[in-house]
Amino acid sequence: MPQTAVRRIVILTGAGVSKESGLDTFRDPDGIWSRVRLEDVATPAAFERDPARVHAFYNARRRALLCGDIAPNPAHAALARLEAEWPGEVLLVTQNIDDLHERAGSRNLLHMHGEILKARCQGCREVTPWAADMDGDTLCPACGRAGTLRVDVVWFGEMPFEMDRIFSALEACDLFVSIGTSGSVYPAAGFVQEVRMAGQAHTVELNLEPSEGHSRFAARHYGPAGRIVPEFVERVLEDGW
Ligand code: BV8
Repeated sequence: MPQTAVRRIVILTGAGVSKESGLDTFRDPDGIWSRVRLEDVATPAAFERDPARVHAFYNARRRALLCGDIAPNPAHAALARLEAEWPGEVLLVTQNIDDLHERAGSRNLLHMHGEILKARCQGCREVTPWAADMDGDTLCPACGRAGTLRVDVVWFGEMPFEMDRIFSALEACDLFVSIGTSGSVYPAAGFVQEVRMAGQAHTVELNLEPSEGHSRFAARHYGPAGRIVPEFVERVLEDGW
């Protein structure tokens, strides 16, 4: 085992890590934003303007996630293996709102853009696990109000969750790996720059194709996550980096 016992790893994932599980990405030619404008379904103003449309958008994605033939792929499994077998801390920060990392066994995990399987009440602020459809008449299970529930995700213009914890981990890590993200949404797209400014970590991009921020990474490997992530994890566990 290489002398890397105390070295810390931060992983960032995006929609590309779930693509081979059958979930759509956003900016690929067949992605979600090719069918609907983010301004119409993923902003607070959109929810204010037409809550039924926003509920329907997330209800459809929630049903797709839970329909039975969506499962973690080898990339999710490899990241759970890395967390289990690496002698130091592995923090997985995902932009994804699905639960495939959890289902693959990852535990030290932060959903910086929230989770589609949770509902938040804008009345009492309670967050509740949520697998069903939701609409303007759905009652909050905590306070009983109707019309106050929203999906517990971060829309454009809203502050992502756990940013202080994320920035602390980025500054302290020895390896930062960005997987399956186009690098077009901030602040996540700026994480590699935060790591570089801290000055100590190695930075790696694993993606199907070069992201918008590809030139900021010290190392880059391209191909489907289901193949290149297990290969990468095997190398790190065997030889470090
Ligand atoms: C905020 C909601 C501030 C849930 C999402 C500069 C600094 C700070 C902010 C900004 C800034 N410039 C602009 C902004 C505003 C904005 C932003 O970034 N806009 C963009 C469009 C320019 N950012 C925000 O609004 C953020 N909030 O900054 O708040 C603030 C300050 C004070 C007070 C209040 C607020 C909030 C951003 C979060 C928005 N919510 N999702 C949902 O519906 O899912 S973002 C959405 O994009 C998803 O979360 C998604 O994960 C995320 C990023 O997309 P990717 O995951 O990268 O997916 P994408 O399709 O783009 O790429 C997929 C990649 O995978 C591709 O590269 C593809 O090649 C690859 N791939 C495909 N198949 C495979 C593969 N790779 C491997 N294997 C495969 N098989």
